[in-house]
Amino acid sequence: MARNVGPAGSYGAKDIQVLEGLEAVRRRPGMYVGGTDNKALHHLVYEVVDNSIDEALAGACDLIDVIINPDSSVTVEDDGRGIPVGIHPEKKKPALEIVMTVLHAGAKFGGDGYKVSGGLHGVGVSAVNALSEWCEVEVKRDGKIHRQRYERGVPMGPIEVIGKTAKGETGTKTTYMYDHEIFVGDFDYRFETLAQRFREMAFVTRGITIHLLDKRSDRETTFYFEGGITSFVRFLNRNRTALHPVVHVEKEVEGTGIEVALQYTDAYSESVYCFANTINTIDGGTHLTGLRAAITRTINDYAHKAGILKETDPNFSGDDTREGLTAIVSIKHRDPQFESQTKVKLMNAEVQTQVQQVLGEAFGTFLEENPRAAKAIVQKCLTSARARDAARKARDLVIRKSALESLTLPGKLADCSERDPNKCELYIVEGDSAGGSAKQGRDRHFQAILPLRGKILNTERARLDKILSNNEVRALISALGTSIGESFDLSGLRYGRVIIMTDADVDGSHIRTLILTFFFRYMPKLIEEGHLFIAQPPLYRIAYAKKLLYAYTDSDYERILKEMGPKAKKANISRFKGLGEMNPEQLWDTTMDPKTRTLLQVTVEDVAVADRTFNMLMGAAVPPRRRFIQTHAHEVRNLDI
Ligand code: 0RA
Repeated sequence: MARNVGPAGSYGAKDIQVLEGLEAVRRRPGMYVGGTDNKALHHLVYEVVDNSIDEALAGACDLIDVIINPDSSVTVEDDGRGIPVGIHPEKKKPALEIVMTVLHAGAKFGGDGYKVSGGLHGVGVSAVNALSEWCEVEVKRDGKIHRQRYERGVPMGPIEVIGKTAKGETGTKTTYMYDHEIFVGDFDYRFETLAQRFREMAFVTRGITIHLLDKRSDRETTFYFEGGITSFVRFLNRNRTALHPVVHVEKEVEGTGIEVALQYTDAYSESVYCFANTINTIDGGTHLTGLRAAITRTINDYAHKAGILKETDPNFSGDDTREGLTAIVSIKHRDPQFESQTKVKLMNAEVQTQVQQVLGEAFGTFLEENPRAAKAIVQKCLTSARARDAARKARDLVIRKSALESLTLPGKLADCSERDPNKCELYIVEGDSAGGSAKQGRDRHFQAILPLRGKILNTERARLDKILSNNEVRALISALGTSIGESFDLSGLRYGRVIIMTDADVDGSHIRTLILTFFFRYMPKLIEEGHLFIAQPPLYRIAYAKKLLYAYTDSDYERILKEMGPKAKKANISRFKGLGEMNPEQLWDTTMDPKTRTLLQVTVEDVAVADRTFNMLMGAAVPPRRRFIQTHAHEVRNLDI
């Protein structure tokens, strides 16, 4: 195959090495950016931005501009030192070209330039270059603007000087277009997904401003947080009631930068997020273990010392000390070790002791110096310990009961005849009348119906013991066969698909959110393993001559009317106010027949977003909840929890 290696010309051994490296990336993108799906596409942006974050961590950059261009190419510009453009003495090539074409080259440049590196995979911008149709880099350095263009990773010519910089101005600007030969299909950058990631990066990289502009829609947003992770904690708690001011500590131990911010609220759940070199390590790791150990030990020590726990009292368990806790731990390490490329878990053993020590000391001092806060925190742990005890008893009761109940399934469950769970579906339906239509309309061979009466309990605001005493919840648990919380066991699942079917109105969306909250809090595995779905009932029925059409959204409806033109006037149109208004046959045709229905699979795309959304929707503060339901009630297709 003929290859353009650039006008520089001679095709030396080094060029071959470079080409082999780039070719490896193109052949196995999964190894470098995690695949060729939409998630991997976003990974390309992160990889480029990570390089600018590295400059920020080195104290050399405080502004990063990210632009999604109208043609879906992406520009990332920073005001760092600029990638060096001089000739590398050994490699006899400009450093810029090496950074752009040699895997893992970026961080190893510039001698003492880098203390820590943000790039999780560390493959650097060369992998992005290899996976791009074209890529252009502009470097402002030494008073000049330098520029080089690449196609599929191969330089299209030497570095050119295209202008002068303002005095002392430096920086790097990269624009790339992802390769449509590699990312084949329907791809799109999602503003929210990018914004979410940049918000987190801005929280954990003090002093950085990240500006995101989407030129396709003209949406933009800027992230800068004066208070770093302290602001992050306040942000997470903005709809909760805090028990004390944020506790913050930052310290360097044996070259590891350690920063923790924490605050207790009156919530029942735990929201802890861990970062290693600005990467959100969603699977936790040694920094999380260190944080948890420090908190449990410090609170127990304090409670004993203050005489709140007597010598004979048992210590608080870890769980007792985590109820209502919001915390961020962010570490910066020279050589972070992760469990694997996709599983994001920090493995450096020494970090556990370092975090435990730094936080233990700071949190201990905080409790000593702030007796009112200390009392509120310990009180919270006491309540939580008692509730946990009550919940354990209640759960044992439910488990024992449900062992019996599994022989006698809940009375209102209309079960299916099929016994292979993989073939079975459970429809959770709101209300008895909709339940009636669903029971008549279903294929009873593989579809079971469980009608829930009215609103199930708001599980965000109640503890497990109370939740388990709710009849609707109990019926749900025993129908599913998995048990709940810590004793959840997926192998007991009686239905491969669990489908929530509610009305397409505001009430329906509220009930759906309540059911989703329940699953999210107590059966997250069910969601993670892809068993939870949302049914899509239509909003309108449009009958004309012998034709029958259904519209599932308002825009669907408008499109259909437009397509019908003048005929629309004669059509017989009805709007379904609820599932109950459909006769069993209509319900089957539009919503339950696997051949024609659309199901939305529920995914927990980002635990942090989901947690905040659930807290906002289900927590105590009412105004943000109302706002959300109003804005999103009809955007069923974009359901994003
Ligand atoms: C190598 C060495 C130096 C900076 C960089 C690379 C650098 C890379 C990227 C990638 C995106 N933005 C960047 N900014 C800088 C240090 C150069 C020096 O010491 O002046």
